[in-house]
This record gives sequence, structure tokens and C-alpha cells, in this order.
Amino acid sequence: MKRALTVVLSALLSVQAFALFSETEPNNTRATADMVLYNLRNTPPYANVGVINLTLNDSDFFKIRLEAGDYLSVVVFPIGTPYFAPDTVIALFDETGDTALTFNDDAPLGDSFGSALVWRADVSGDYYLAITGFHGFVGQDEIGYYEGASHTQVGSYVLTVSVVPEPASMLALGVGLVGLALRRRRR
Ligand SMILES: [Ca+2]
Ligand SMILES: [Ca+2]
Repeated sequence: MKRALTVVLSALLSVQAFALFSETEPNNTRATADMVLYNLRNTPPYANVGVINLTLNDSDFFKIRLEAGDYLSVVVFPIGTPYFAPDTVIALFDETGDTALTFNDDAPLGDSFGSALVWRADVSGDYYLAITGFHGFVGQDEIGYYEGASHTQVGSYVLTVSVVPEPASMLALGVGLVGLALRRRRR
């Protein structure tokens, strides 16, 4: 039992050790994409938070490894002016495509100019998360909107990213932890 508690405590401590990230510029293209989130799927608790600065004409690319069956969730929350500035657009590209697999301008929840997307990978491979400032509605699904962007959206945003491998097995682990806690209480 003591050993199990040690494992749980270590897991909780690793949450603090790995949850915060920052970006490294330049990261304005796929070729220079930030690698800080690349191994997220192998790093419990499978979720990271960064406070990122968007500057004039800036785009922020993050390279992410997804295996088939992984669940990716991303939220961009503008905090320059909470909810509204910078006005962001986000897209997800695979390794070769110049057209986004999915993209979003204004996340529908909470009347925000921030952005959000979810994606379940069918194919294992490297992917690119691209975030830039809003500069028109045309071409938001094309790589050219993000690489070489020209925009005036400046300010900070909170970027929350999670990659969950095999959610079914994580559910089983969660049930196991609850069972462990109940057994302990009964003693
Ligand atoms: Ca950048
Ligand atoms: Ca937006």
C-alpha cells in the first residue's frame, strides 16, 4: 500500500514538473516548429499549459507526435484582453499537407475570439499545430495563412494542449485508483 501511494504521489509531483511550458522563437514555420509538445502523448498527465506571446506578424508552430487512436484537444484563450485579444486562428496540419486537417477561428463557447480544436488521429505521424493572428476569413485552412502571416494581433494567450493515448485504458486506470482509495478508507 505504501508503495502504491508513493507511485500516486510521484505521479502528482510529475504533474507540476511537466505541466508548464514556454515557446522558443523563431517558430513561425513548420521547419522551425517548437518541439516542446512533441512527446506529450508519452508524458503523463498528457496535458500542458503555456502562456504564449503573439507579436506583430507572428505565428507559433508546435510539432506534435500522434499515434493512431490518440485524442488531441487544444484551446487558445486570449488574455491580452480576456476572451478577445489577440484574435487568434488555429489549424492542424499533417506532415505533408498544405491544407489543414481541421481549423478554427473563434471558439463557439463563451463568445470568444480565441480558438479551439479537437482531432482523433487515424494515422500515426508527425503533426503541426499552427496559431496566428486573425487576418481575414479567406484561406484559414491553408498553410500560407500561417507561414508568412501578416497581421496586427498582439498580446498573450493561454495555450492548453492535451494528447490522450488510449482513453479506454486510462479509464480503467482511473477506476483502479478509485478502488485503491476505497479499499484504504475501509481499513
Ligand atoms: Ca512565433
Ligand atoms: Ca479568432
